[in-house]
Amino acid sequence: MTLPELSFGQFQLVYNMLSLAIAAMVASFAYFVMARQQLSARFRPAMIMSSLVVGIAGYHYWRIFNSWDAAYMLTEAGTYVASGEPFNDAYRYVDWLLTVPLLVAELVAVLALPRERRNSLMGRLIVASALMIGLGYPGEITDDFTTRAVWGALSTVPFVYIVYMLWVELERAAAGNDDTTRVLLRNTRLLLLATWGFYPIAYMMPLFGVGGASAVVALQVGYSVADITAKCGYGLMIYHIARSKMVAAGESVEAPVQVASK
Ligand SMILES: *C/C=C(C)/C=C/C=C(C)/C=C/C1=C(C)CCCC1(C)C
Repeated sequence: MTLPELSFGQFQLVYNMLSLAIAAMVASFAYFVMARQQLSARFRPAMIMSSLVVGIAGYHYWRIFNSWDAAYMLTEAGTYVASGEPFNDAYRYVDWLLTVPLLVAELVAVLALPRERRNSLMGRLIVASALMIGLGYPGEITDDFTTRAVWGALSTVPFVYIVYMLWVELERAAAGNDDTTRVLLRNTRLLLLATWGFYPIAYMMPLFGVGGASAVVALQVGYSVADITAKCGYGLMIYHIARSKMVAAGESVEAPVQVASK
């Protein structure tokens, strides 16, 4: 991708969004690690995955932030132009390649499905996630319209499969629960659709004729907002689902945080 000239405000907007994303991931990591102690053993794997997701994303945002900073330089006129150092967008895709399968697994884990159903669902969704990200990448790094559209369309096939499967499973899982848990599961479904749906839309922006500086800024800001919601917000939902299931099962939810191990 060629880096267009940016106004002072455009460069700063991306710079500050990337910085905000780092803060959100680090804070969520600390929260998820501590919150795990409040859950009974069967829900801890889901929280460990939430922590891994924001940990991995926090690291990558730090790399993306530094790469963005190095790729641009301030001119005397107060605008930003390419410094000659490449902006490494691959960090984002490497991040997704690791975190998207974990996000899927996290949700399947908290559903507490029968073991066989869980394993087969997780397996298929993890393969589909890897395919979705892998097929999107060649289109992301090109300036060519057709190439972007073709890879984008291919990547959308596993995307639809994942969203459909989770949508159906969440409905099925919601059915057997108490009211509070059911509402939480339904809301998680909406959060999933709204946040995940954002990625292909941001990706298509250049296809809709949003070009040059606006496209670069919209893409970076769009992906950052989507990542914060889809990783931090979603992790919080998973935590609340687990708590709600514990309450419904009559398990103690007020157990004090244990500092020392037995
Ligand atoms: C934390 C990161 C998440 C939840 C990333 C999700 C990414 C997607 C749902 C990406 C989907 C794409 C398409 C459906 C088509 C165009 C290419 C992608 C990879 C942007």
